[in-house]
Amino acid sequence: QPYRHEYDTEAETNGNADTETDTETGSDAAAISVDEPTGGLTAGLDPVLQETSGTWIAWGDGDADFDVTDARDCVGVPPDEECYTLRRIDLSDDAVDSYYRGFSNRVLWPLCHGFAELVEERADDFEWYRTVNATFADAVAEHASSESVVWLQDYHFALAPRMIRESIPSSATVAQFWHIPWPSPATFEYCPDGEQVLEGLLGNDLLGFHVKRYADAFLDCVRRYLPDAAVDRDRRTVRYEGHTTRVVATPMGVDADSYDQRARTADADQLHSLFERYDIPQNVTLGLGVDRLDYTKGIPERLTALERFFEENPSWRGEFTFVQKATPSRTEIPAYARHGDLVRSEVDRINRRFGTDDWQPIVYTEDILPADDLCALYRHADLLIVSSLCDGMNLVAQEYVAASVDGDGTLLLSDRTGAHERLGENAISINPTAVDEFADRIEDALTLSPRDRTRRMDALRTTTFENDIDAWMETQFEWLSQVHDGQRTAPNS
Ligand code: GDG
Repeated sequence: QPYRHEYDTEAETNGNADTETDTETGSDAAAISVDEPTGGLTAGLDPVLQETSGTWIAWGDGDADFDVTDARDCVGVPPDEECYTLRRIDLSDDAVDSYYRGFSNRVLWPLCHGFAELVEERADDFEWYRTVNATFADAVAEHASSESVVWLQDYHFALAPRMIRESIPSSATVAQFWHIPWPSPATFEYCPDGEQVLEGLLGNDLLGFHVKRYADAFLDCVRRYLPDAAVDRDRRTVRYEGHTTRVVATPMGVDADSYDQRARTADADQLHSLFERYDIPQNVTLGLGVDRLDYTKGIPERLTALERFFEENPSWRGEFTFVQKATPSRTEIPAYARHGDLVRSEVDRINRRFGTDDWQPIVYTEDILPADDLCALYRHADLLIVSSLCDGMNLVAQEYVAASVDGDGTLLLSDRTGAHERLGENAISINPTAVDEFADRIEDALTLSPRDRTRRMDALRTTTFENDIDAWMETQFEWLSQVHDGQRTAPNS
C-alpha cells in the first residue's frame, strides 16, 4: 500500500502528532498536524494501521494533554475516512528516569549487547519498569477484543506480554519484536530479575528477533533459567505454564525505495553546501559513519583504525576525509557521557596529529541532518563504515546501499551486526577490534577495482531491495496470522 498522506492542516516533520483547536470555525474538532518520520518501522506500520483501523499506543511527549484514560486521537487521514487511533501515554519524570534511563537502558541494553560490566542496578528501576509495563498492558486491555492482534516493539516491554496475556481474551494474539540482540546464558546471568524478564516474554504467542543466533540464545536462556519450561529447539517453541511461544528470526529491512528516491533527487548544489558547511574540500574521497553516539557502535575502534590507516598510508592524507555523524543519545547515563567525551577527544587528537590548514582527516558532527541531506551524503560517500561491537541489525548499512544509486560505493561492515548475515558476502567484512586488519580493509575499500566495486554494490542493492521494510512487514503479518490461526508451519519455507 502507498504511504498515504491526506492531511487538511499544515504538516510539519519530526515524528509527533499534535492537536490544535480549530479557531476559524470555533469548533472543538481537533486539527491534526502530523510529522512524517523517515523510513523505518513507523513508515511501515502507518499504512497497516490505516487499513486495519487499529490502535497505536505510544509513550507521549511529556506535554501531551491527554492521559491514560482519555487519549483517543484520530491520526492519518481526514476524520470521515478510515483511520487509526493514536493513544499516547504520558510518563512522569521519575518514570522516565527509572523505566527508560534505568532498567531499559542501564540494564537491558548493555546486557543484551554483551556489556555486562556496564549493567547498573539502581533501587526502584525494576519496579518502575514493571509499573510502566503494567500501564501499557492496561491500555492494551482496554482496546483488545477476542480477535485482536497485539504487537509490541522492543526491549522496553519485556514484562507487558505476560500481563496482557492475563487480561485479554485467550483467542487474541500477543506478539513482540525484539530489535536488539539477545545475550548468551553466561551473560544473561547478570540480569537482575532475569526470570521475570523471561516469564514476561513468554506471555507472547510470537517473539521475533533479527537473526537466528539471537533466537537460539533466547531459547538457551529459557532452558537454563526456567527449568520448568519445555523448549523445542527444532520447532522453536517454548511451552511454559500451559502457554506456547513461537520464537522466530525475521531480519528487518529499510524503506529502500524512499532512500533511493531521496538520493536521486540530491543535486550537486545540495552536496556542495554540505561540504561548505562542514569544511570538507570539494574533491576528496569521502568516507562516512552514521551512528547514534552509543558505546555499542564501535566508534572509538573506527577512529583508531583510521589513525592507523593514515599512519601507514601517508599518500592518502589530504585526499581522503572521513565524516563521522554521531547523534547524541541517552546523555544522562554516565556510560554514554564518558563515551561521548572519549569520541570527541579522539577526533581532536587524530586531527591534531594529521590535520593541515586546509584538510582534516575526520570531520565530526553531532548535528541531526534532514533525511535529504543524509541521503545526499550516503549517495556521494565512496565508502561507509559500520564497525559496531554488537548490533541487533543496523539499518544504516542498508540505507547506505539503498541510497548508493550510482552503484559505486563500498560498504565496510562489522561481522558483529545482524546486517552482516544479510550483506556480509558482498560487503568488506571487518572485525572492529583488530586494528591492523581493520586499517587494511579501509585501504582495500579505497583501492577496489571499479568492476569489483560495482559488482559488490549491485549484489548488495538486489538483496536490500528484495528484503526491504515491506517484505519484513509482510513476513511479520504472515507469522502473526499463522499464529493467530493456530497453524504451525513457517511461511516461505
Ligand atoms: C536499533 C538497533 C536495529 C541517524 N542519524 C540521523 C538519522 N539517523 C537514523 C539512521 C537510521 C537510525 O537513525 C539508526 O538505526 P540503526 O539500526 O543503525 O541503529 P539503532 O538506533 O541502534 O537501532 C539496531 C534497529 O533498532 C531496528 O531494529 O537495526 O540494531 O540497535 O535509520 O538513518 N536520520 C536522520 N538524520 C540523522 O542525522 N534523518
